[in-house]
Amino acid sequence: MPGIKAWEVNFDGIVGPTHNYAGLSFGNVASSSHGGQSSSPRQAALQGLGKAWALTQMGLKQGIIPPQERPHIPTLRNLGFSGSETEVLGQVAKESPQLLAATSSASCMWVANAATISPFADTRDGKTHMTPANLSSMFHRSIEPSTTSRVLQAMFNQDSFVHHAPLPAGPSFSDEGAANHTRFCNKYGEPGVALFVYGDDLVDKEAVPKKFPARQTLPACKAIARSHGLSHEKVVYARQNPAAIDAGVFHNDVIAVGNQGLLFHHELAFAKRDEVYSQLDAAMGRALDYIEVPSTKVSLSDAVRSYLFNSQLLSVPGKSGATLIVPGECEEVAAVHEYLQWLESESALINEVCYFNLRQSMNNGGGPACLRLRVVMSEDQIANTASRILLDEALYSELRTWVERNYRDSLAAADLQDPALLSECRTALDELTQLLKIGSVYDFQL
Ligand code: SUG
Repeated sequence: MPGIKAWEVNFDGIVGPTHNYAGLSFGNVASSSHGGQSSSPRQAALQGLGKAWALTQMGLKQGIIPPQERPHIPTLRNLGFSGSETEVLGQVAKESPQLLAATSSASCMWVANAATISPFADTRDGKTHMTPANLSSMFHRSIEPSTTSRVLQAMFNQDSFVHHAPLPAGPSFSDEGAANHTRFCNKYGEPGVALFVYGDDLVDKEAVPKKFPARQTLPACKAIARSHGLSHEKVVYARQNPAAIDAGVFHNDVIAVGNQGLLFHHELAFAKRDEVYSQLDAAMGRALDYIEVPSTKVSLSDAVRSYLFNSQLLSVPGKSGATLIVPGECEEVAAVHEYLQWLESESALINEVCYFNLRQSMNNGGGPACLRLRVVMSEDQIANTASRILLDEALYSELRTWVERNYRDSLAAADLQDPALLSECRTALDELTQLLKIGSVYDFQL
């Protein structure tokens, strides 16, 4: 089937004004080890925007996704805190600082977990399907999907998009979105193959990780493939290696990244690597290109420390090989840096590696790939995007000014109960929805 002209648009999550380190994600080594440190929301947001803008300047199409309202007062009220908002904040700070931290997390910045997207070329009805992730395995993230749904519907409000409800919450359908989903294709607008990676099939209890939770289930993957109308023969399900999850690989995008006809991954990423390769090749109708990094070159712990595989693998216009966008930490871990230098000079598949300082997000376990949600869009979908969500120089500069005006330079746990922070966050988000022309999407606006 001939494809139509389309691009991969990377939508980056803007880091919210309450970005902080609370050690909330068990199984995410960076989150656990930085819990309690103070953060810089301003630097975090500027680092993220800087990456998005750099990609725009490389000739790629880039969008942004606004952050959510935090602390989330509706959740706190739902949990029994009452009175004025100042009283609610005071009570929760006294009774349960951990709950205040959870409802204040800026975790929605990691939009690779916002949703799973199947582009029009792959679906039965020829529309682009989106399912917001329920994120039900971590409380602080489980409060994201309702606003995520509203935001995605406001951003992608054309008839050619179908918005599904998140899967039912709870362990059976635990879903963490695009972080565990990779699409392969020849050209973006042509039919592709979806690889869904899970940590638990709910059947084989011997094959699950022993130490850390598996955050994606096979039934969740299957439900999404079904409701998006993907054809059976174009879908591959792969079990994540439980030992990798136990080493801190809480999402597949911490150990593997794919784009078009290439999969770049660590040798310990999948439980059954050979089956993954043969099923992907069969679904594609040709052999894909694989770059498998052996443990002898990069150990699992160095991969987790550097976030080598949480990179963006991009097809930059005018370049023959792919470009890899990696976090600055990859320069600091000697074995990883050496490997990347070798890759850049010797591999025909990846011929450029760009390092970005995303330290603020990285300290919570979020690298370049976590910060972006890929949406393949046709020329028509791009042209008919009503809101101002696609990045250009004017928007980039307005967003920087907006961050500089509204964000604190430093934030510690004790600041989360400050009612002024809540009102600063709302002022900032209200301005942002106007700047982006996306209408009212937040609870405080509704
Ligand atoms: O869900 N960290 C996020 C990081 C998500 C990374 N996303 C991808 N790999 N796609 C998480 O574990 C830490 C928050 C804290 O501890 O303050 C956090 O939620």
